[in-house]
Amino acid sequence: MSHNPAQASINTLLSQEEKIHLYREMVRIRRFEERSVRSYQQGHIGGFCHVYNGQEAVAAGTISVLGPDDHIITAYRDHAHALMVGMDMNSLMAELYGKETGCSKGKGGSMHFFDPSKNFWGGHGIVGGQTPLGAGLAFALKYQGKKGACLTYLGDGAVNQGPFYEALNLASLWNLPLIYIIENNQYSMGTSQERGCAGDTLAGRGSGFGIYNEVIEEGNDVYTIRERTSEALQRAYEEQRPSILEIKTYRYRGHSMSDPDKTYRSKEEIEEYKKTSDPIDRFQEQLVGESVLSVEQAEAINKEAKEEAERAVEFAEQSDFPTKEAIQQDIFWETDNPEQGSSQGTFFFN
Ligand SMILES: Cc1ncc(C[n+]2csc(CCOP(=O)(O)OP(=O)(O)O)c2C)c(N)n1
Ligand SMILES: [Mg+2]
Repeated sequence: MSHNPAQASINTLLSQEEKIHLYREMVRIRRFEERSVRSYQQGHIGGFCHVYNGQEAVAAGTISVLGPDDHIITAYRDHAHALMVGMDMNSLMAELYGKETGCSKGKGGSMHFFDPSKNFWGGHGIVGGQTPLGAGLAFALKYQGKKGACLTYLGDGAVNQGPFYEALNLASLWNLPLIYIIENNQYSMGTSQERGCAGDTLAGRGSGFGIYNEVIEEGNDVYTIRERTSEALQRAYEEQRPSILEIKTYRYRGHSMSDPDKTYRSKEEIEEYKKTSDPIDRFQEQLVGESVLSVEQAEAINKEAKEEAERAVEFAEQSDFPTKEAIQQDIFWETDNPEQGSSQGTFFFN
């Protein structure tokens, strides 16, 4: 009999409420992104903004299996991860609007959502820059003797950055509890994987370092992702070994809000994916099939999420911009806390 991920214990152990919760989280991500796009188009959001539509199963599947001492770090396409770790939608929308009530006090924007109290270390704009930082987080967990791992997300384009390979070397050499999640949405801005990436699989690049790696073709199936991530977590906890999971997925919108998305892929390709492989539709069908969810309930969940995103916009609009004085705060810890600082000399920001 072929393997059915829905029957994996990590999934059968989910209660009916937990399954509905997982579905709701995916819907909240989609509705938040759609509302963000609208606000961006209306001119309320400045700077870069990269949305996650189409990739929801990845953040939902991987983050929903994490334990209390697991940490995550990602790149600039970070809204979904922030919602999944439980950050408040108001503080995320306010951050997009550049308001002081935002999670990064309005000074980070879309690419720099951040909340260490939720084990979420950002939101990073330099492609691949988060990959050695994730190795550092995993090293810290090991050093402190915690039963935890660091999930470090990167895109298919980021696998070509040099620092990733330095991090892979140390992760294997030092047996770090580190899981690289390659969110392979098949494009690095306007460059397709075949135009930009040599070799066969992206995960396979771990082989030269002796790192376990696999490709997950069913990247729109939240059950599959939960099963494989929990296996990688066991490898991290019990063997202190790193893993690379390459998850095949797809983004519906342009790379960022400024990408007209007309030159490097066809409309038909996008429509085909939406029609046949949408992760939310798929999970909804599964849950309806399991008699866990009714179509009416699913509609109500969508409506509630839309209203929540609308309230977040109202919150953001009513919040203030940071003051001029605040611009130089929260840059270096030592300049904000000079009496506790241990370094000598003058900092740029003082
Ligand atoms: C070091 C560096 N080089 C180039 C850029 C410009 N840039 C931003 S995103 C991006 C593409 C990355 O694609 P991928 O890793 O596949 O992530 P995705 O956007 O698909 O999530 C590039 C080249 C950057 N931010 N940092
Ligand atoms: Mg990509």
